[in-house]
Amino acid sequence: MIRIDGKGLLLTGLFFAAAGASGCGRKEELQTETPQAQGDSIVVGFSQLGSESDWRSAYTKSIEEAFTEENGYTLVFDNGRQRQENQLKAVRNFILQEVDYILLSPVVETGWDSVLQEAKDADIPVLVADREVDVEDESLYTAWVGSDFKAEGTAMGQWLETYLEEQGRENEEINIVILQGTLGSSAEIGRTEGFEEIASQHPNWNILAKETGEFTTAKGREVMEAFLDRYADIDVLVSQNDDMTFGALEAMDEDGRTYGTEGEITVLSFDAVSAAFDLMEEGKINADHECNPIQGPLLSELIKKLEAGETIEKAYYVEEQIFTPENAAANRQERMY
Ligand code: GZL
Ligand code: ZN
Repeated sequence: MIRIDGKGLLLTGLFFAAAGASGCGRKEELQTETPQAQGDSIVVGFSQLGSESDWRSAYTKSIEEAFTEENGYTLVFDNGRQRQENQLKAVRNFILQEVDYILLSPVVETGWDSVLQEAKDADIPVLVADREVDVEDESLYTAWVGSDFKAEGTAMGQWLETYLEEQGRENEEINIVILQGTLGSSAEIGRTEGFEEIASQHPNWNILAKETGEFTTAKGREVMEAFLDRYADIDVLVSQNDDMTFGALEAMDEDGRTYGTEGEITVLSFDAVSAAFDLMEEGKINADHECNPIQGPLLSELIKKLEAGETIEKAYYVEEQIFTPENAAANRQERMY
């Protein structure tokens, strides 16, 4: 497992100076050399978009546990810290190092065409993981593994329909606020589109506001505070990941607003990380759509297939479900995050 610090320098054994990635002004001599892969290990460059959420940390852990030396890999990891330009630099470094495969978890969907063309010109297959890329030429990447984000959004809209019917509130005015994830990310695009498609079928559902909380607790809290100041009557919060939900709950506590199974504000969330299971068991989150970050094993299996000259599908969706206070306890024990 090879880690790169913020300046693009390897922290273990092998040395190469990443072109211009130092960020400290010194123009580093570009003396890259392909990491001396142990034996004939497969060198995989992984450009992770950041470390913004519990979910993201679980995702990174899943990759690190799948791409080990014992499994025949040399993993070169780069944390893009939520900025596309850092990811573009990382991918170009991987090309310079002539890695065998590039794994990309893109912070947003657009802006990847040229760097993926460079990887293709260098004959380095790219696997896109978690979020999606929106490129003209689909041949610029070999396969994508992730969640069907639109299906997640739709499923939560349908869950709310059923929930309101069960309460005899299907004709009541329902005021909704939405905490969106990183704007332009597949998770934000799909969850927004899917939920709004269902909402548009209910004239009595009013989406009062939707703003990005950037998938973080701090920003989620800040935006929820603004929503609470602006709207006296909020019936539903749709928060596009648990980290923002944690911040929103703090804001509601501070504002004295009740929420959850016994409160005035129904809380819908996404990711279903471990801390969210605790909150569901306390009845503070009404429903949480799982987003499955355990994608390392499948990605490793796909690379092994490619190594063996097998063809693989273009897209692989991971299995996901909705958890609620009713089923949270029963479902959580075997979960890894
Ligand atoms: C979804 C993933 C999202 C998570 C957030 O697959 O891209 O990014 O829902 C994370 O927690 O920040
Ligand atoms: Zn109301």
